[in-house]
Amino acid sequence: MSSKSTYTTPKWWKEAVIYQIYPSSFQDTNGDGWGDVKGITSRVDYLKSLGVDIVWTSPIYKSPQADMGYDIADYKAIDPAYGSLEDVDELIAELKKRDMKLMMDLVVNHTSNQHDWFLESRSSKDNPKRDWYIWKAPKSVSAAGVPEPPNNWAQILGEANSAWTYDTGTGEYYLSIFTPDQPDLNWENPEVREAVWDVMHFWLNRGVCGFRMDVINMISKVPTYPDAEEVLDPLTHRYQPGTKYFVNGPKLHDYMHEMHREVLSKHETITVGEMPGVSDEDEVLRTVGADAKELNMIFIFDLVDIDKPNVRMALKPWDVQEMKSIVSRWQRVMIEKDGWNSVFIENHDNPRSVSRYTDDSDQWRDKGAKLLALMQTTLGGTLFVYQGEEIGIRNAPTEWDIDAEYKDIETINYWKKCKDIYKDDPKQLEHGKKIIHMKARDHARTPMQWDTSENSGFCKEVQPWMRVMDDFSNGINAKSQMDAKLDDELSTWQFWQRGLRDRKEHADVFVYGDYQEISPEDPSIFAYGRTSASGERWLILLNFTGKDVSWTLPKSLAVEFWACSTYTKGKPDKAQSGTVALKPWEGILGKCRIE
Ligand code: TEU
Ligand code: CA
Repeated sequence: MSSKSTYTTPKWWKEAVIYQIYPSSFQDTNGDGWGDVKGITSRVDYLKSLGVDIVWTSPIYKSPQADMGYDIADYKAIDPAYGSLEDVDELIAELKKRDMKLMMDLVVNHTSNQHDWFLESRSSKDNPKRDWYIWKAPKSVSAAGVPEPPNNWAQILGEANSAWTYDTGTGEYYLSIFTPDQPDLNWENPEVREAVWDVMHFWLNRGVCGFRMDVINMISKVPTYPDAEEVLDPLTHRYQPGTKYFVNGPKLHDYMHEMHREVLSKHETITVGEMPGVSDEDEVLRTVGADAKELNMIFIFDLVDIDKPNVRMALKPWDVQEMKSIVSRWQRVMIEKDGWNSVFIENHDNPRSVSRYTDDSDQWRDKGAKLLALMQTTLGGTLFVYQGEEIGIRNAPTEWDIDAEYKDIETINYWKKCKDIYKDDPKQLEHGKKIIHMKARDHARTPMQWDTSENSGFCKEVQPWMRVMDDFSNGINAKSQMDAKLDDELSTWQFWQRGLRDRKEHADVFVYGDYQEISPEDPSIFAYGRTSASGERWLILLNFTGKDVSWTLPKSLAVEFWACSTYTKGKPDKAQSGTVALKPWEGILGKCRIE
């Protein structure tokens, strides 16, 4: 750490534990089977008791819900399905009473195609808002009058389709990188930027503490809009990922500096930018470096994209060593280059971590969930917990019928493409199914499992908008896990609660401490040390396999005591020098003796 480093300087937004809510699936209070703002308010005590400081909710603004609210039709209104502005004021007030805060999701790379701005923009070529979006003439028009999109970029949430949508009214295409319902805003236009600053001021003045910024690194596009290279088989994929031309584009940092100057510097905020597809250290530091004047932190996707080849709905093999090296790399980068990072392993766009990184069978699920809890609560950065992660919710079962139970637009588009392209190829179709079973965003979006009552307490006397997992009656619900009185171990929920408490008590070690990976070449055990500025040192050993494994403590490390294990309630009885034995998926935390 350089002497000028501010990494260890305490800040509320570094120590805060943030809980992400997927609002449609959190808690319904008015009997329509859809979660609402009053539902969130009714659960703030629950969140407080877990150890949460800040609630971030995925979008609750007025929206046609083409992409579950990531298509906003009015940035200053709440969707009636979620409630009203008054409900949000009440939520902020209830959080405040408990010393907690609300963070909003800011989705300003694109709007809904139902936003007034877009309705105006598409109404005519000379409308004053025409230039608020990205309009281009067709590349060509065939003899039969069929237009060709301006380039070959593919839609992200339906990669078989073009990222451009043709508007018959004005004979031009608009850019819609995610879906045709989500036209991209033209950030080159200063009026657009001003409109965004205005929205931000509106919410900050209302009392929210900051923003999670949706795909904020996609707001600047390469202005020549070149064709993308062919990385997908052109026989099955007419359109190709154009990410290179809109991820961390040429003017991103100009826009972020302007945002900082015009908005963020005027308020005390917490900001996290969602930045998929960027992994270059210096580029990341331009946003999250201590002097960057951009954002507090971003979401780096290397870990959740560990199984991603070139599009998300695909599979790539990976192993524990790779996982360790990704985690360790970013832990070190932030310390050495004086930046700040987020710690997360789940969100509403990814499958459940217990299914993905451990073993979600009835025998091991709870151990796997605790292992991931121990890892995350002992890593440096600001910690994000995703709804249901604290009770180890797993992926939807493979028996679920895809057409009937999966609701996400990305899954629907992907499954349609599979059926179109592979209708005569059962093997390929099975592979498509497997990808959905492993990676669909739907896995993170099933209703929260609260208790053993009807629909697990998510809603009463009505069908929930999305099917509740059947295993809620089998111990995977908040109430059973909070009340659990197991003889020799904690429930997943209790283990998370303890981990969050420990993290706060020892913030100098776990939030701000130095990080050293030990034995990176070990294929099974993830071992690392965390050391506070005053020299207090802790050792974390995580067995990322379903087997018994022993690990030899380096001579330089003497363990004073083992403080916790994912297998025990109290201090585990383990060797303090020599060889330590770890059970399948076991994680342990020990305090080191300072030699
Ligand atoms: O996701 C952005 C995104 O590109 C990916 O990180 C994500 O994995 C996506 O699912 C692509 O496969 C954000 C939101 O989190 C997501 O819910 C929205 O659909 C998207 O932006 C568009 O607003
Ligand atoms: Ca409701």
